[in-house]
Amino acid sequence: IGETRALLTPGDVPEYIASRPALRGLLDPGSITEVREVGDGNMNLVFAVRTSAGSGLVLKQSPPYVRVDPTWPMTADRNGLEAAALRVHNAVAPGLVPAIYDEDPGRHVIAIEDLSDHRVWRGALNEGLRHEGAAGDLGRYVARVAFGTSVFGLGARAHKAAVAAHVNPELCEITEDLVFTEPYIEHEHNRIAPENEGDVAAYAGDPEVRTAVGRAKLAFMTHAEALIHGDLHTGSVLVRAEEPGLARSTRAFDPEFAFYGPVGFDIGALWGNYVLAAARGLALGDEGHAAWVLGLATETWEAFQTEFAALWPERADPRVYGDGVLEDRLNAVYDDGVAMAAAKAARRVIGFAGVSDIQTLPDEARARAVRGVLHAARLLFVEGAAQPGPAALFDRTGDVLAAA
Ligand code: SR1
Ligand code: MG
Repeated sequence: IGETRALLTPGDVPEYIASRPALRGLLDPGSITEVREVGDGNMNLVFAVRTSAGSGLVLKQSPPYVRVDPTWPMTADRNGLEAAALRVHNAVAPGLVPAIYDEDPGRHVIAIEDLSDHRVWRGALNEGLRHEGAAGDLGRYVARVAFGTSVFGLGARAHKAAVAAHVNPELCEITEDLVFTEPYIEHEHNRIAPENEGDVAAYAGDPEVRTAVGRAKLAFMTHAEALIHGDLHTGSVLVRAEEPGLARSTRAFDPEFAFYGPVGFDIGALWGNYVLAAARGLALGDEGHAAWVLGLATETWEAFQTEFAALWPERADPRVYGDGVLEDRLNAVYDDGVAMAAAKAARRVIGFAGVSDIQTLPDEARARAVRGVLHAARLLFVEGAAQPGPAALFDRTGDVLAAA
């Protein structure tokens, strides 16, 4: 109850900022002209603050429950874990994540950079917009984190200390349940339209799919490779297109699910969400947009691979980690990424947390898109790793989506 009472409202925000030394030095609380609650994710409260001088910042507060289901208790300490991950990601991937200004462990609030000249990528994709370069920026972001927070970037002792410091069991449990388990069983969280019941039963009952999802879950739970974002869907990405006098910008935000996990989980989250965006495009008859979105999978992968390989000469112990290990690493991330893409796409059309790409489609188009996503997820899980590279794989994925 105490924690709930401490939740901010827009009216409290100027006084709150005035009470925080790190923030009142950044903007004058007396000049605040607008505070809006803009949280549209499942978990937290988010306040966008603007001043008459044109400056701003964002406050993000974690209640001790899930925002969209207040009967679901959830540790508010996720806020501090997000702050810790954001600081690390700022250090290893500067310019690709929001700056962090303040952290208030007492009220579970962080203050981050105002990026109101950006927009959430999922919304832009839903409108058929093309933010060229964003997919490559994200591949570079994943690579910089994958290298800089790994054994290769940190060395043995610092890596072990970091694994311990970023343990995030409650949020990992959400992923373990919502991504890797609930879509494959009967569960009250699942949201399946009657017209897709047969599609879901065929997908979730397929023995090859079940083995593949079990294998992916085990990798998620046991491969402490790097301090991954942990929830890198297109709603966790802000984009700004290049304009005269303004550079393109891409930022991965909201890393509250960060923990030491498999790098392929972040790659797969992006790929799985490209599949969802393509399914939407095809369901609306926009084949050009679907093909463009599926091409992003290769852009992300090539940028990841190039950046990771460029960092490789800085590896901690070249006596042992030769180029053969680099090749193994890239292959392992690729294979994990393909399986994680399947799991991440399928959960969005079966389980608790749906996405606007699919949910805002008209009924008939939605049923077709859901069917397509499940066929695509099966392809990725069962045949994906055997395809010769992302271009061929996501071409075939497009064929399967289109045939649904
Ligand atoms: C309780 S809903 C949790 C989901 O929302 C987040 O964005 C994650 O994707 C998570 O699985
Ligand atoms: Mg989120």
